[in-house]
Amino acid sequence: YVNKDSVYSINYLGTLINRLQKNRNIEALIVDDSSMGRKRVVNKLKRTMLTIHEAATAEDALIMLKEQDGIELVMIDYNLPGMNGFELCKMLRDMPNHKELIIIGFSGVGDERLASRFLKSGANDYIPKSCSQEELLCRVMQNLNMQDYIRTYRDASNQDFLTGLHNRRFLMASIPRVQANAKRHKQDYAVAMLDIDHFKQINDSLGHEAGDMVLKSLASELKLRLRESDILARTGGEEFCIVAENCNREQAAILFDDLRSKIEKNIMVSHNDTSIRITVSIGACCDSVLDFDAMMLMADNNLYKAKRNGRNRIKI
Ligand code: GH3
Ligand code: MG
Ligand code: MG
Ligand code: MG
Repeated sequence: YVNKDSVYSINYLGTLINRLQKNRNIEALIVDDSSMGRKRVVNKLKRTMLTIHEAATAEDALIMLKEQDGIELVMIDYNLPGMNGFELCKMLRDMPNHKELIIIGFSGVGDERLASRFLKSGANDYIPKSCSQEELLCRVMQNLNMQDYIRTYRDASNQDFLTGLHNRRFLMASIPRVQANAKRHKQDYAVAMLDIDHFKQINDSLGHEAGDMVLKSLASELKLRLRESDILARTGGEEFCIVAENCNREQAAILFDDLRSKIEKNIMVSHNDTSIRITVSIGACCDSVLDFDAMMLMADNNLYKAKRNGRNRIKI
């Protein structure tokens, strides 16, 4: 007897999961000492395009997770030789680099306490091995969906909506790592505050929309010119902060003056046949041990001096 609704539903769920995959290839890991057990799960997932890895022990699973850092979903059998499913689950949950891992416990033993024990160990979900393909797909789907929502909102909370650059919140959250690196390697890092000169005039003469276009264009220009490891954030209306690691005062002076001069030369935006050009003023400072608030304050004071000295210049 084939239930047509259920076949339809399974195909549909498979399609949904594949659609979720569109922008990234989702990798899953099945941890079960029985090869039959692994095969059964793999078969149930076959209408999805998940890339599936297999491990027979907790120890193998840990190695695989280290080697394949793209794995987002782990299904863990309770009964494993050596470290059991709960222990593996707990261990993964406590690892800072696996905070977002989706863990689904599963077991063939019909003990109803297994579900709560898995959940208490940090699993996102639990499935008995006897569950239908439809239930498995539903749960995988829901967990992936939830992860997607979390990512979307987390990324949004770190992003400046207008320019897509990082925001102040992201910047501040990144600073402890930057400072630790600077102290450990005894290397200076640079903090720069960049502010558009007479930006109000652009808004006043050409409109707020043109002003927004300038901000976006400046953001891409800055991103293009900076290193991948530099932190670039829009911290205020027309104010940007750059943090460059492993950068001394001389290097910073060259870097920021280069930025300033490139911005001066480029046309930012063409708006209703008007070519909009801008200049920026930059205040910066470099150190390896000063706390970040003090660095920001110094950079800000230098920005103020750059403005007072005539704008379109850097002060470090
Ligand atoms: P200065 O050279 O002294 O920095 O002069 P300024 O005109 O750039 O500085 P001021 O601080 O007086 O004005 C900043 C302007 O930036 C005021 C505000 O209208 C504009 N602004 C702030 N945020 C935005 C935004 O998101 N979009 C647009 N279009 N304008 C913004
Ligand atoms: Mg200003
Ligand atoms: Mg300004
Ligand atoms: Mg300003």
